[in-house]
Amino acid sequence: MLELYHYDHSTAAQKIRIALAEKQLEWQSHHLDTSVAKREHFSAEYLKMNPRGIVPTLVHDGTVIRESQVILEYLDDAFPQLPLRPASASGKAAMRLWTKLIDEGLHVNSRVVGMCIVVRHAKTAAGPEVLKKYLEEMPEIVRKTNDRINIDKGLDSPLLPPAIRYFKTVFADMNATLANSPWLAGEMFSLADISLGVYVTRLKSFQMAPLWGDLHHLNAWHGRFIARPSYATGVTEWGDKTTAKRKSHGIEAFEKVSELWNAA
Ligand SMILES: N[C@@H](CCC(=O)N[C@@H](CS)C(=O)NCC(=O)O)C(=O)O
Repeated sequence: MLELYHYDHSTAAQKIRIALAEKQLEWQSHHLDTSVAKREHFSAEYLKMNPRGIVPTLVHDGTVIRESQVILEYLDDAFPQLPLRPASASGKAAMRLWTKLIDEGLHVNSRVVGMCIVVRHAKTAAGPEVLKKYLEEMPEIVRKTNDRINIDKGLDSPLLPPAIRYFKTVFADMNATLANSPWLAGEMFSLADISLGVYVTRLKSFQMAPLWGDLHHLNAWHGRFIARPSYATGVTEWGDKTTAKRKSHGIEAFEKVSELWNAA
């Protein structure tokens, strides 16, 4: 049996739900309330499975697998049907040049952008005492330090300009690759597309898409990605509770964000 500990709008969890849908696997959902007030992902029981206090965590017949990029590869190894990695060694290498970006900084930079533009408003709305508890209980030191800075400084955070620069570079690289192939690792839809695609959606939800309106290959690829049935199953059907806030805060932030993008 496959069980997934996750929450609806987590990008890391979206990747796993898309892969499960692509591979047509049945799974049992354990949906956690990760709000500042409830913080179910910091419970002693969950921390035994995932000491970093983050989602997702996959449990396969009692075996615990964590870290979304590791889970994606695990699923493709454990369930080889409907593969999500190219068969050739060179194809796999091409795919991994993209997927390695996620843990090298892409996910952290996405959190920086989200926190500075939108999420800090929800975190502070919970009140100073609850927020203090949430940050004290957060097991990861770097995440805690970054969150404190980004919640406090918002659009003036020193972490925001490098994060925006990062996405400008990665999106340009993706666009160049996608000029020559329909998917990031070539002819086949792969873990690379799942891994990168959800972050493009996330930044679009912050109203940032006009910044890369000229990257036509990237935009066409993202259109193909969200048209797949697995995107509906893994992302859309789980809802997106924060869309209205993302939109309004994204619009408020656009001038500053586009200044940073254009200066990059
Ligand atoms: N490297 C981890 C990152 C996971 C991660 O950052 N998860 C976020 C959701 S996307 C989380 O658990 N957030 C909880 C919180 O912010 O308190 C992975 O890929 O699994």
